[in-house]
Amino acid sequence: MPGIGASCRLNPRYNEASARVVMPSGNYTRSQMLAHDLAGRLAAGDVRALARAIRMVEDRDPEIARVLREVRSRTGRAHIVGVTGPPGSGKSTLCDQVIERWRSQGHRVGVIAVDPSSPFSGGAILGDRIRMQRHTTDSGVFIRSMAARGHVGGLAAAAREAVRLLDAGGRDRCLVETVGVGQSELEVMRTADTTVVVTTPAAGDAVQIIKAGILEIADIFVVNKADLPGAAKVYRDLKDLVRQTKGHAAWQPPVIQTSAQTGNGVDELVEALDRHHDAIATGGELERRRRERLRAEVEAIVVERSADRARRALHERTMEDELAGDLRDVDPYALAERILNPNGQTGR
Ligand SMILES: Nc1nc2c(ncn2[C@@H]2O[C@H](COP(=O)(O)OP(=O)(O)O)[C@@H](O)[C@H]2O)c(=O)[nH]1
Ligand SMILES: [Mg+2]
Repeated sequence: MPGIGASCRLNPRYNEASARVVMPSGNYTRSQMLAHDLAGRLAAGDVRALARAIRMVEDRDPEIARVLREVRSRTGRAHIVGVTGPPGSGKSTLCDQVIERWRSQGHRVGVIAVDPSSPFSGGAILGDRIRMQRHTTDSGVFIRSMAARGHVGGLAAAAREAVRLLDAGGRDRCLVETVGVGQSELEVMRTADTTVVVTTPAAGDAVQIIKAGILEIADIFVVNKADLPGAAKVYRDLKDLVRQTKGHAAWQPPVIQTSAQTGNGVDELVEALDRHHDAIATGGELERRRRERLRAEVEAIVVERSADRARRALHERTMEDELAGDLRDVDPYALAERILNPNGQTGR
C-alpha cells in the first residue's frame, strides 16, 4: 500500500483480477488510504473487513462514505429480505432456519439484526445471537446486531448502509431482522426487496396488523408457532385480509404456516421468497423499489446534514441579546430565520 500522500494510478475503479479498487492519482490522508484498502478487502470477500466497515457505519465514521463509494459498483446482486413482527414471535429462530436452507443451496448469507426500540444492545439482540449461534463458525454466514445507539432516525440509514456492505462483500442473500411494527421498523423494512411479516397464534387478531400499517409493506405473511393452538384461525384471518385488500394486486402476499422450532413450513417460505424475488424482478418492481430506496437515502442524508448545519449555527449563536429584553418582542420565527440565514437570504 502506498504511504501517506503517495500518488496512485488514475481513475477509481474496481480491478477484477486483483480484487482491489484502484485509486486516482492525488494526495491521500492516512484514513483515506485505510478506507481505500478496506474497500478492496471487503470487495474481495474478507470477513474482517466487512465487520470493520459495518462498525464504521455504526460509529458514523465519516470515512465510511468513501468505502461505500468505492464498493458501489459491486452492489445490487443480493436478495435483501426483511423480517419483522412482534418480539418473541420467533423471527430469529425462523431466520436461523432460512439461513440453514440457503446455505445448503450454496448461498452466502448476511444477517443484520436491528433493535430500534432499545438504545443499548439489550435482551432482544442477545436472543438473536443465541438463536443463530450454530452458524457463527460458518464463514458463509455473517451475522451482526445493530442497536439504535442514540442516532434517532438514523438506524434505517445505518441498516441500509450495512446491507450494502454485505451485498458488496458477496453475500447474495441478506436478512434484516427487526423488532416490532413501529415507524422506525417500517423505515428499516424499506431496505428490503422482500418483506416478511411474522405473526403467531398469540399475536391477537389480524385487524391489529392493518392498524399498524404493516399491510402495505408485507410481501409474505408467516404464521409462526403453527404447532400452537389457534394457528389455523390466524391463517384464515390473514387469508381473508389479503383477499379483501390485495385481491387485485399483481402480487398477492402468500400466508405461510411455519414452526421455526421443528422446521415445518420453512421450505415453503424459502420457495416463496424466491418466487417473490422473481416476480418483482421481471415486472420492474425491483428496480422501482431500489429507486425509491435511493431516493429515501438521499432524503435522509439531506435531513441529517441540514440538522447538523442547523445545530452548528445554533452553537455559534447564543441569543443572549435577543432574549435579554421584553420577551414579547421576540418573534421566534424571525429569530430562527436569522440564525439559519445570517446573511439575510430567507429560505422561503
Ligand atoms: N412453540 C414454538 N416456539 C417457537 C417457535 N419459533 C420460535 N419459538 C420460541 O419463541 C421464543 C422467541 O423466539 P425468537 O426467535 O427469539 O423470537 P424473536 O424475538 O421474534 O426473534 C423462543 O423461545 C423460541 O424457541 C415455534 O415455531 N414454535
Ligand atoms: Mg429476534
